[in-house]
Amino acid sequence: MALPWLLLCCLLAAVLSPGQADSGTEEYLKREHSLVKPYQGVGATGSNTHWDLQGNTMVTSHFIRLTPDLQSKQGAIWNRVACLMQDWEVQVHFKVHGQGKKNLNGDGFAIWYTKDRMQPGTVFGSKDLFSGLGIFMDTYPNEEKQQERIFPYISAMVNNGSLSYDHSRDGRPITIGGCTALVRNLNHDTFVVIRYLKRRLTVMINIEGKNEWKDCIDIPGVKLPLGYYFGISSATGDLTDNHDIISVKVYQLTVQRTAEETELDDIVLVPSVDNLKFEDDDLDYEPMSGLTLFFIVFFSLVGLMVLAVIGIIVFQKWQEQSRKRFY
Ligand SMILES: *[C@@H]1O[C@H](CO)[C@@H](O)[C@H](O)[C@H]1NC(C)=O
Ligand SMILES: [Ca+2]
Repeated sequence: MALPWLLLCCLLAAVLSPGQADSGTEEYLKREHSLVKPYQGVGATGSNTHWDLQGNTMVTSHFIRLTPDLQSKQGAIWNRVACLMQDWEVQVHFKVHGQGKKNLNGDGFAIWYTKDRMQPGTVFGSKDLFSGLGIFMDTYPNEEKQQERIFPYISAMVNNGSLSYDHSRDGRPITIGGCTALVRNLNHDTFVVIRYLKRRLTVMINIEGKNEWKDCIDIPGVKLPLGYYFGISSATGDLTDNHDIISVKVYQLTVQRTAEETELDDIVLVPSVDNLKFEDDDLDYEPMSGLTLFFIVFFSLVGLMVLAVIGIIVFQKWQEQSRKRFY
């Protein structure tokens, strides 16, 4: 009796935990990249903590506040230890809350895996023209025409240092994937997980208080160099919010690679995405292929012909009947 229950529990645990979504993947919490309560020594000078604070960031015993609910604030936390893992996962427990009415709050926060650290700037409080990966939890729609995207919106960007993040367009022209995530002023815990496994970037969210992970972003062929840094930054402008980080848990993922996969894993020096496709491309214009157009015209013509034939038959029947009636 006990065994089936045990199996069921294991199964459930495997399904519920994002860490074990792929069979054969193991994960280990890496303390040197993680940040958990009570944030021992963080922010204290001379302590041997693994994290640095920057800007207006404030540490309490229950959360780290990147920005308070006040105008023109900026803050960040940066891991001191360069990441030398090939496959990893970052789980961030966060809370975005404030007095502002819906869509009168901002600006959100960014989770980074970048070459540079501790450099304040214009992209959610951090450096523009960055090299690496940025995951943006954008809580305010700056671009006026927003038909497709409902905010707060999570988006991803991979940069080799040459692309600039256009704040007035919410980074849209260079976003490689994203989803809506209504994360603000919630009473339950909210989490985002970024997984980088065999060069596949996936982002999942758990924001409904149901202990359930929902897919948000999934992009294969993402090439990120080793030795970059994890960080989280945030900024407020005219619009404000409290941007709190409760924990950052980084896991090393261990997964079997086939000989072929190992061969493909050449050393990456510059961040890039294979077959790069910006999100904007498929939103703004979807050029109809010649074949699609041909089929649409063809079946429209066939349809019209069928209708015409039916029409003629019905008309003839009607004529016959009226003739019968008259004679
Ligand atoms: C950086 O990315 C841009 C845009 O995708 C590309 O044109 C450029 O060649 C890249 N530079 C390097 C050094 O890879
Ligand atoms: Ca924005």
